[in-house]
Amino acid sequence: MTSTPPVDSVLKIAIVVPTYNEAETLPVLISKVVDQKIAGLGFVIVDDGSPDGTGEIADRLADEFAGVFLVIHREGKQGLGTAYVAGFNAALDAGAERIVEMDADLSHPPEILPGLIAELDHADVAVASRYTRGGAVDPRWSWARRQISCWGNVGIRMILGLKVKDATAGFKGFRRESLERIGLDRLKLSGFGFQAEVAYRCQQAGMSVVEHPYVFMERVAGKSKMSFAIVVEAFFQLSWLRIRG
Ligand SMILES: Nc1nc2c(ncn2[C@@H]2O[C@H](COP(=O)(O)OP(=O)(O)O)[C@@H](O)[C@H]2O)c(=O)[nH]1
Ligand SMILES: [Mg+2]
Repeated sequence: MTSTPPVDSVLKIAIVVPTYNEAETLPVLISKVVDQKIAGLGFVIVDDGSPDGTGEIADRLADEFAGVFLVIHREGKQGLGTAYVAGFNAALDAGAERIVEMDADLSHPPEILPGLIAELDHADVAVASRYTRGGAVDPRWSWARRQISCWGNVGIRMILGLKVKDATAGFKGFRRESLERIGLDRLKLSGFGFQAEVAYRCQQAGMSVVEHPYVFMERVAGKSKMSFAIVVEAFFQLSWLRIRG
């Protein structure tokens, strides 16, 4: 006789988090996400051999968590894009119906997860957005930092002809069918441009995209892996993506 498994051992909603040196914030993020009490929720952490031991912390959190908690350990830092693709594939293989990507550094508030996930009842993709009505960036950001973020976003939207207002958003929810339609294997960009490439492929495939406002907060611990060189590289790569189609 087969018994029905408890709800949380069936993965419905996977939270995919790439990590590189996020030992301080990952446990806080997991506990805040769990506090949202979302049925059928599980995690996929993709760690690139973080020297600060984030991978081992993720393993410990997996042992403590009652539901599905997968930890992918990769050797050495291989970039955000390939980490997401590995995490998305694992979430799909585990049977998740909804997949949400978010950063480990607490820039993305877990409190909006229920609202963001609910958007997927009527849209293919739900983008947590800084640049839609009600969204904002950290009020502590300097004027110059705001300008760089805002105009960088405008520039990327123009290069790719994107309708979505937050083109580089790294906090997004997808129906599983949406990720299947994108064709994860053909995504090329591994760094900063990855999010815009995903947005471009979703638009090209004619998916319905809604933006859900949130306030982006500066990371509270650890270091950003972003650099000027990565941003410049992304502009060239995205221009090439647009030309090539
Ligand atoms: N696995 C993996 N995670 C990464 C890599 N680069 C960045 N991350 C993670 O991706 C998320 C976003 O990176 P972050 O440095 O905060 O970028 P920023 O918010 O644009 O400054 C964080 O959770 C990082 O730990 C990488 O090469 N591999
Ligand atoms: Mg960050």
